[in-house]
Amino acid sequence: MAKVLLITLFKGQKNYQVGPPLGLLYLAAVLRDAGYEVRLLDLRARKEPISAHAETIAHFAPDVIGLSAVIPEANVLRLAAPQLKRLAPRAKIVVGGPYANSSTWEALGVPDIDAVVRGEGELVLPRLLAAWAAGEAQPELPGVGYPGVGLGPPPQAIEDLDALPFPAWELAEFDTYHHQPRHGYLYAHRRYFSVLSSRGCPYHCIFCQALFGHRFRARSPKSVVDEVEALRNEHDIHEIHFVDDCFNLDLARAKAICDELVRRQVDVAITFPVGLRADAMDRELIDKLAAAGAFKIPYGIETASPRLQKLLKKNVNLSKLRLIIDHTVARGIIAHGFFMLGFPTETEQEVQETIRFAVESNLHFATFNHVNLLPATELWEIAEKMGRTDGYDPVNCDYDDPPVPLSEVPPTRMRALVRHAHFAFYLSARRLWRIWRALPHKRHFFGFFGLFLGKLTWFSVRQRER
Ligand code: B12
Repeated sequence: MAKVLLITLFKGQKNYQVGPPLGLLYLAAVLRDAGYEVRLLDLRARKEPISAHAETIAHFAPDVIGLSAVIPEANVLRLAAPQLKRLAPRAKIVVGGPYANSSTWEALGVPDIDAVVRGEGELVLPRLLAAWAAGEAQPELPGVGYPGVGLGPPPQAIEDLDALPFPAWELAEFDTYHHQPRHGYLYAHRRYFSVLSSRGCPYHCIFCQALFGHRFRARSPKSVVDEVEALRNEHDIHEIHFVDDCFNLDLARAKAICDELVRRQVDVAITFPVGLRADAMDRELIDKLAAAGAFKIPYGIETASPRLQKLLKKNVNLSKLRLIIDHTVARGIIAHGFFMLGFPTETEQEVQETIRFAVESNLHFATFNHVNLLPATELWEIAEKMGRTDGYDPVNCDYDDPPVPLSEVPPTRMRALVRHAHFAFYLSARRLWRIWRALPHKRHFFGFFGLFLGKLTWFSVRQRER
């Protein structure tokens, strides 16, 4: 039986949020079903370097090593592949995941790798491994590229998502995820897991890489609820994070998922780390989400400037958004707004407009991020035309302090505005009281306040350093 080792990487920074490696767990499930012996080393979650597992890797002697990385992990990936080749000399190394998707040509230059896979790996990886086992060195497969050769045909999106097995939970290190900061920090229950109920998003926001493409493909409510129920009953999971690009795109399907959770009495808390699209919501869905256990809904708002909404092709209907936020709050769900400041041509007045919108809203929480520049986006093309991409390595992308300023507002002023946004939003007795009342665990209030003070101190230190 051929052996496959799947690995996520640790980039050496201790305090970042992590989550279950859902992509590798899906791949592990299909490979397991195809008869491979699969192991998973989630170094990202363990916060451990490869060297901590050198002996185990050499002893396992895998035939294939699959690496998954995001852009900020590119440097560590370049060091990891040669290290793994030394530990497992006969293993073929294949790289996939968000970095391979968005920076494919760069990924092909990672030393000591044998292939790069773009797109969803579940169908193509077993085909690649079978071809390798049959002695074919560089089979032509959709989404697969080889160093020195280049890219093959474009990747194929998976149509029948219900046909995929559930992620290989038997390889998931549940406790590791449950005891680390998760997306958004707050939780209703410590024991959580991520679920992907659909892939793709038809919108064309200029800052998004749309890694699953623009065609929305969805699982049936039955399949989704079967998965949630299995997590609840077999793994004692009490909180579900739907990480879809656009969970609520198909309102009828989203409502049917809620109804089915209620009908089967699956007792879980629900949240959406990526956020929902507010103007694609309706009141009924919010009611049903509340009934199904939703405790926190983030909305991707980005900007309150109608001009910028158009420019970034998000086109959120801002008046509907206010009503949706109010209805979410009325249903006892924590409402969180995601905002982005610093789009090309954005003026200080527009930044202030966004801050004012957030402050005047009934949101419980707001995140004000600097616009971050990622390759394979339309924003990147705009920045390139502005001459801002020269010398910029996306490995340094940073939502708190972007290395590439894009807007009309000078960086020092922008940092001051972001700090002001946090003060103006949170330092209000009414908001703090509402947050206190809404929190599922009151102790999170003090943690949240610590985070808030930490962030403000960090902003001030950075500001003084420049
Ligand atoms: C949930 C999530 C998180 C969670 C948990 C992530 C984790 N596992 O630790 C949290 C909040 C912690 C997080 C953090 C960050 N994230 Co994040 N996150 C996501 C999100 C929303 C979903 C990820 C997911 O589970 N997808 C579902 C699974 C099934 O998909 P997948 O992992 O991509 O895997 C599929 C394919 O890529 C492929 N594949 C994956 N690996 C491999 C390996 C091989 C060998 C093969 C063949 C195929 C293959 O097959 C898989 C199955 O189809 C994505 C957006 C998205 N749409 O993917 C962003 C995303 C991955 N995050 C991103 C970023 C930038 C970050 C941060 C750097 C943000 C920051 N500045 O702090 C941090 C990085 C943390 C770190 N590890 O260093 C970017 C990555 C951009 C890029 N091109 O690299 C994304 C794409 C969002 C975006 N467009 O900006 N994230």
